[in-house]
Amino acid sequence: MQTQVVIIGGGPSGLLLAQLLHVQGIEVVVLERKTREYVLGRIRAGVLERGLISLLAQAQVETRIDTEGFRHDGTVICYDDQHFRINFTEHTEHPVVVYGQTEVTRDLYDAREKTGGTTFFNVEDVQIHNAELDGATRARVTFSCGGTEHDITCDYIAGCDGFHGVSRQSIPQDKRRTFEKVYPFGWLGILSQTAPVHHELIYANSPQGFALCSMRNDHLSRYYVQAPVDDDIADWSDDRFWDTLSQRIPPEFAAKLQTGPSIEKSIAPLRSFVVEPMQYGRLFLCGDAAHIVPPTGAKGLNTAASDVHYLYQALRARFADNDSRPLAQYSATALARVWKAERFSWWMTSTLHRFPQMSAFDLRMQRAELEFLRSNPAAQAAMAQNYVGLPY
Ligand code: RFL
Ligand code: PHB
Repeated sequence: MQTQVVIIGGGPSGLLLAQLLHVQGIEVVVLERKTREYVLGRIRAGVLERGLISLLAQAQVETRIDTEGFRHDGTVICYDDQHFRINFTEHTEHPVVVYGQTEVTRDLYDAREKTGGTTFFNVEDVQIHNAELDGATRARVTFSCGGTEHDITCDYIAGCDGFHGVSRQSIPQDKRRTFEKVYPFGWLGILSQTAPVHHELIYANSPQGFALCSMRNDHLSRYYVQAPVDDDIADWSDDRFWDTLSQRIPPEFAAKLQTGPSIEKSIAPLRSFVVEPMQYGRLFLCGDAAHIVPPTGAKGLNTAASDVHYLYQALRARFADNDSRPLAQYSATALARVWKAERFSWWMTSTLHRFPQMSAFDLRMQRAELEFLRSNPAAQAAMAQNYVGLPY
């Protein structure tokens, strides 16, 4: 089998890239390790930047964002039982949109099915060959699917297979460098069929730890609390979760909190991670395969989308204009924006969580940071610019 681009990973990065390339007439094959149902069952991001929404439009993906997404013009930040609002549209003229990653992925899969693009599900033993640039030899990807061995020759490979995928590991160790910070806590998240406590997101720094009130729609809420990453989820009854959350948000919000049975509950670790470069010969990494951010800034999916934007533009220049320069620049261009998202996510995480063994000085620093943000329009503008998404 032959194609122009093999995309490893059928998550949001891989599918978005596939549809953008398809619209340009570039031939693509997508390989996904799981089933479509499994991918759609993962509850993850909920806050979308305008860059991602505009990419979905360019990819001609019919989304329900216009009718089912919620425009948010600001967010609430709490500490020491006080709260203030960051107004996104006043500082940047741009809102964010609350629309679940699950829905984005469903829209992308529907579009891919309609266009009839080739997608292999349940693939195993994916291996990358000849990624290094050596003259005329084309790259190859081999894998097995349903007991049959497959071998695809291609011009380029997009590694969109997330943090645990094979693409990054296929780059020889002496050709890559990784930067990592693992945070000493996780996020316990639940989804519940209850009305959100507030019409905007609430980020709370409390003496008991961080909490976040988010949502998917008027009757579906998403809440998170900072928790030890190795806690057994069985020890977290719904009642314990609601009690913990209520204690971490200001009393006026806690009084309005609607509780109910959780329909999903899980603990996620928090990590900052970047690999450099994001390219090895004909292999280009995109999204979580190349970098991870702690979820506090809502940047993971959005940063994956900015990689897709740069890689799509570069592949289009290569195939339409025979210009390889943007491809050669891809890693440097993508990383410049990635590091800014890393900084913002690290800053949000550091400012809003309780770290083990924080000294009295550390606590005062955190409070001073939040006081400065509350009272300083320039600090609020910087926060808003980062939250709604830096320009591509
Ligand atoms: P994904 O979503 O991990 O998809 C990778 C896909 O590759 C497949 N795969 C393979 N396929 C073939 N062969 C192999 N060898 C393979 N190995 C893996 C996997 O099955 C999978 O389908 O990466 P992608 O596409 O780069 O997308 C990244 C986003 O999913 C991620 O950054 C966000 O979910 C992060 N995130 C958030 N991002 C935001 O922008 N805003 C948010 O509000 C937000 N909230 C979150 C989040 C992530 C969270 N968790 C659980 C990690 C909240 C949470 C709790
Ligand atoms: C979510 O709704 O899942 C969500 C929102 C904001 C974040 C992280 C996750 O910062």
